Amino acid sequence: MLIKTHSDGFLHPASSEITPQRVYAGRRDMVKLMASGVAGVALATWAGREAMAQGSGKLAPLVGAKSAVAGATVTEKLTPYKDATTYNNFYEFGTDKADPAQNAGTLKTTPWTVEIEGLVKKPAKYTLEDLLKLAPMEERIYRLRCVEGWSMVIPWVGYSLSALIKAVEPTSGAKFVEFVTLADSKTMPFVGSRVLQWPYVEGLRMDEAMHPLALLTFGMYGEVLPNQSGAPVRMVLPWKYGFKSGKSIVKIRFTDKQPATAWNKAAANEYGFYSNVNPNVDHPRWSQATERRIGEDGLFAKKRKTLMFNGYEAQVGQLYAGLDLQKNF
Ligand SMILES: Nc1nc2c(c(=O)[nH]1)N[C@H]1C(S)=C(S)[C@@H](COP(=O)(O)O)O[C@H]1N2
Ligand SMILES: [Mo]
Repeated sequence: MLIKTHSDGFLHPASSEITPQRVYAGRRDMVKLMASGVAGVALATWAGREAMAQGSGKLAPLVGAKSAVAGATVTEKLTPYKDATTYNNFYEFGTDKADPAQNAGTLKTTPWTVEIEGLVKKPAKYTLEDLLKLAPMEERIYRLRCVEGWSMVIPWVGYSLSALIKAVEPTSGAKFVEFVTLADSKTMPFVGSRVLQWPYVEGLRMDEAMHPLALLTFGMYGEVLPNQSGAPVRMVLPWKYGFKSGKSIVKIRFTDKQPATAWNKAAANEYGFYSNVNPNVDHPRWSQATERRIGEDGLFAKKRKTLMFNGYEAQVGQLYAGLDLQKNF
């Protein structure tokens, strides 16, 4: 594991505070670390290198070793960093795609704690620093597909959520995991608006949450997450529509009942609990058969066929054997 933060800790400074020297120093440290051959450092995989080049250079580096989890690395072209961090859904900061990048500067990510509660033997309040140390960081190159019909390919940094779940020891009664995200009307201008009920909540069945591809995510493109991408900690579930991947998580609750999720509460006929990427089940208002890849969507760019489970069927299909995916959308 290697987590390199600047001496001022896990901060997301405004770009105006960043001197070129400091950016340069960060990069130089990284190069030194890579050259030193420290075990676990992502030894400059092509993705790692390209990712570093694409990063903002303004955030603290967060490097993960290449993941050995099956399916953790797709080889499609990465979405440019700029596109991935300026075309976002984070309704707490507004409903336009450009709003989160513009408005999320107010999000305060230090100090940060994630409370673990409910049906676990070891309920706990984890500081972000504790979470960062819980398991080795890995780089995973996942597709993320939004139910709206667009997708991206992003090098995320984090570790399997299962590491945290094992640490808190759920009781045998725990059947679901609920993710509660920050709802702070002082720093999030749209919390209080009526687009959704706040806080934004998502949920998984326990076996989905334990799947190694379910990523507790702290970084992307070799840096800590920028605020608009769900800093300081979010989920990324590559086989499910993006909205299952809650951003800026403050609470993880283990329950015996299927959690009521934010999008399901907002429109139950459109957004079910499972929300697996499934080209065969249309959204009530549009087809899900194809998608456009953000960053390569010129006027004449061809749409891609959406793949079952977003291309992760070999890894996760078994979780849903016997489940009617038309009904359980
Ligand atoms: N807290 C919170 N998490 C959220 C959302 C949100 O509005 N609030 N939007 C979801 C949706 S619809 C998508 S598609 C993804 C988008 O993640 P990205 O902006 O990093 O691509 O975040 C998900 N997580
Ligand atoms: Mo989405």
